[in-house]
Amino acid sequence: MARSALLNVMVQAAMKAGRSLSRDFGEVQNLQVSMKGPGDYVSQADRKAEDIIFAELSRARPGYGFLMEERGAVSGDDDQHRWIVDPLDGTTNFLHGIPLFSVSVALERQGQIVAGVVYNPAMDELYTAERGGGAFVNDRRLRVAARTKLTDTVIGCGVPHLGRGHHGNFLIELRNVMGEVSGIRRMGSAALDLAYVAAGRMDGFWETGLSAWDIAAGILLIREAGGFVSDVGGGQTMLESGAVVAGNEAIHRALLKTVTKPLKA
Ligand code: 2AM
Ligand code: CA
Repeated sequence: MARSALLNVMVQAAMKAGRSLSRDFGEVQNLQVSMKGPGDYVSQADRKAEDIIFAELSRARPGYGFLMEERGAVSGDDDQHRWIVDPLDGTTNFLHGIPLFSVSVALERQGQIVAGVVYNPAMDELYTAERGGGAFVNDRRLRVAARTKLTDTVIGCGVPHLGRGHHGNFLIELRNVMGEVSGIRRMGSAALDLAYVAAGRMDGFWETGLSAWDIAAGILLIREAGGFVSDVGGGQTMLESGAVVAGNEAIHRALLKTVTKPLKA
C-alpha cells in the first residue's frame, strides 16, 4: 500500500512516539509491585511521547498549529492546518500494565479532519486513514461490521470515573443499551475503540466527556471504513462536545436512539 507523503509524516511521528512508549511500558510493568507505583513515571512517558510527535511534525510541516493533550493549543503561522494529538490515549491502562493504549494523530484542514493515524504499539497495529482514500490497519483495508440488528452487536463504551462526567446519565445510557445488545466492552482508550469500530471488531461505540484529541483520528477512520459518527444529538459537534456515537449506518441510528432513550420508571 503506497501512503501519501502527509500520511508518511504522521505515521513516522506516531510510530516513533509509540516505540518510546513501548520501552517505558516494559518498565511500568516492573514498577507495579512498588508501593509508590508508576504514576510519575507514566506522566514522564506521556510527555516524552508528546515531545517526539511535536518535534517530528514541526520539522516536517513548519507553521502548522497544534492541539495536544499536554501542551494544549499551540498556534502556527498557517491558520488552515492544525494537528490534533493524543500522545498516550488509555493512560490508565498504561499505568496498570494493560496493553490497550494508543498514540492518536489527526490533521485538520480548514476545520475538517483530512488524515488520521492511531497506533497501538503493544500490538504493533497501525491504523491510518486519509479523507477519500479509505482506512487501513497495517496494509489491510478496513470496513465497519455489517450487522444491522442491535441484538447481534458488541458495543463499546467509556465509563466516567471518579470525579469526571455525569455518572447518573451514564447509568441510564448503560441500562438502555445493555438491554438491547449481545455484549458491551470497555477498553479504556477512545482512540482505539473507534479504530476497533472501523475494523469491524466492535459494531458500535458511544462515550461522552471526551476531548478532541481522543477522537479526531478515530472519527476519520470510521468514516473512511464506511461508518457513521455523530454526537449524542445526531449532530457533528463531536470535537467540541466530546461526545461520540458510532457504528455502521443502521447501528449508528439504532444506538443513537437507544442511548438517548429516557429511562422508564
Ligand atoms: P486518556 O487515557 O488520554 O486520559 C477512556 O474512557 C477515555 O477517556 C480515554 O480515551 C481517556 O484518555 C479519556 N479520559 C480519561 N480521563 C480523562 C479526563 N480527565 N478528561 C478527558 N478524557 C479523559
Ligand atoms: Ca486521551
